[in-house]
Amino acid sequence: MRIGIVCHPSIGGSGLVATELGLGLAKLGHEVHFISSVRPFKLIEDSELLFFHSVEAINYPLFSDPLYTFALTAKIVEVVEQYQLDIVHAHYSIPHSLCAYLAGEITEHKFPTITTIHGTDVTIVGQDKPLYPLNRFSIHKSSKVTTVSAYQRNYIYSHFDKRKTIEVIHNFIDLDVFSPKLADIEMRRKMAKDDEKIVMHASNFRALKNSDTVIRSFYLLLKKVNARLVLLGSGPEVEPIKKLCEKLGILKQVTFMGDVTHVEHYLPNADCIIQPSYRESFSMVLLEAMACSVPTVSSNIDGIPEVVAQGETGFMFDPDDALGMSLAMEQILTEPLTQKRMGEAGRKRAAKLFNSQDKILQYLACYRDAIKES
Ligand code: GMT
Repeated sequence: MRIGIVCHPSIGGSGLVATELGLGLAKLGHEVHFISSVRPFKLIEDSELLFFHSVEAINYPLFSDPLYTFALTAKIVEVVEQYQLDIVHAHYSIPHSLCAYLAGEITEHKFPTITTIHGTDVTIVGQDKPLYPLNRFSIHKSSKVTTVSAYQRNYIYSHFDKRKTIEVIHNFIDLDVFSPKLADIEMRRKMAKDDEKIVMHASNFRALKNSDTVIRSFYLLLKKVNARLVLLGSGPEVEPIKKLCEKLGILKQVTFMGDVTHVEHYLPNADCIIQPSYRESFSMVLLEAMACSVPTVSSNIDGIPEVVAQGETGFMFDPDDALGMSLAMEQILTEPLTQKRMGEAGRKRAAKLFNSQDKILQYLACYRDAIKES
């Protein structure tokens, strides 16, 4: 099959899932064409079946902005015609889904479109008043729509389109890449002292990631356990939480790593991970931690209960329950058997429910149905 994948390239779950899917499809012998503003950050493998097409901004003095959506639509038309694509898969509906639809209307080479909704493309960005009707239209016009959790599917049904059949294809993980085997003492020593337990948090530090609760629960934990908080990622909340750490007098116990491209080298060294998000259609970080046999402490919202098994692979709380989260972390960090049992259960669950082989085949079946029906 010749497949076009349109995605956001930056560090973040939807681009990551799109890239891993494309790499997996190419390994199965399919030709995959990524279309994005810059090369997706995980698209480092080389294969004659993998192509990257960058969308060149339209910079004409008459226009006050680079018209990205037109540029993307034009690029989809170009690639679809030049490579005779069988299907185009848009990851994150805004603006990809509408651009794919428009490209399909413009070109004579007809192709079905798949839209995968990842989260904020319908819950936050897509709810924005001017964008809402565009988003609803392109979701409705897609040949097939998939999303990453049952929670998210119900959300789309109740807020966007009751008539559309939406398939849930949970996000997935490569268990060879994310593995406890990659734990490495030298790497651990770069982050913490030998007698410190490591609590990790990874995010894009936006308000919905609730970094405030990360700091407050870690502050409570420090009264009981000698620990270090390692923060992976960057975003607008980093400066405010630095100030909060200063105010609480715990800045020395917190390591800010900034953006890292290979999370899989860091996660296996953590003793537990904390993710208290207010919104999360799925949470790739929790799945990555589980695959690395790291117990999770998280909020209990949206799609998270589909990922985490309460009490087995992690503990879930209301997003602002800093005390509950600190007690759960204390239990994990002071009871080695609990930490081991939960870690192992997490990896087992990741292998059973979220392994990449099964999910890639599920996407392929979805493509085949769309082609058959078109
Ligand atoms: O919208 C975001 O927060 C970013 C988005 C992304 O592109 O990384 O994350 C969403 O998609 C991920 C991959 O499917 C999910 O794991 C995240 O839970 C989801 N984020 C939200 O729902 C807030």
